[in-house]
Amino acid sequence: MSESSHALRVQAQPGMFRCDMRNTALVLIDMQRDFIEPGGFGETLGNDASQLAQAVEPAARLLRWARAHGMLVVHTRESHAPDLSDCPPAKRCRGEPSLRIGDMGPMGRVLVRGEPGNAIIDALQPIAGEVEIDKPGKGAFYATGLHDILQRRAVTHLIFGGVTTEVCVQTSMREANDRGYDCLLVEEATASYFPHFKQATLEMIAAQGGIVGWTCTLDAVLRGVS
Ligand code: TIU
Repeated sequence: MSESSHALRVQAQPGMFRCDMRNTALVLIDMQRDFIEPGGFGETLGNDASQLAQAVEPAARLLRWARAHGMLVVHTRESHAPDLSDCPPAKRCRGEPSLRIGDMGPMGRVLVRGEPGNAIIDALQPIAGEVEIDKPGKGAFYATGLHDILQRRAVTHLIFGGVTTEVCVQTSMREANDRGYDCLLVEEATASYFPHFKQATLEMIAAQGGIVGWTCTLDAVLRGVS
């Protein structure tokens, strides 16, 4: 393949996002049953889980596109060890959820690794060769080996989708930005329980000349290969 066949140019905010797909990874944040299906962690916090369904098909299209271009794909799950040794009391005891992390719910123990609710949804199942990261925090880089994995593969650019926009997606993008990655968030492939938080997040990422990164539509990515 010629050099240019790996080049991706995406019409984005605040300007053109350029990368080489050989050094770019798609990162899908926490597309797990705990957040997207009824009875999971998201709902225990008082949220309407159905708000996140709109991101599933766009994320699946983005995933098919990344695979078709041979791009590295990373899937994350927010999860805790069964003994909750990686779940600080400040996280478990916060608020008045209907079930706390580690309690038994309709999809097994809430937000615990290996439980049915912790699985990535069927539409976005990882395949062989893709990276799966279990993360105890909101950010994908906190207490995980993600940075080392990306460094070993010479990844410099990250394309993000997943849920929720202003919590785990934005936290992960900020962590990635501080580690030197150029980050692009695909609008339709991310969702929040609060649509106005999603909108505000998209704006704050691209503001100030791309203070956190870039944002774009799904079509802009799919059209971007030169
Ligand atoms: N509550 C909420 O909006 N999100 C999370 O707790 N985790 C993720 O965003 N994955």
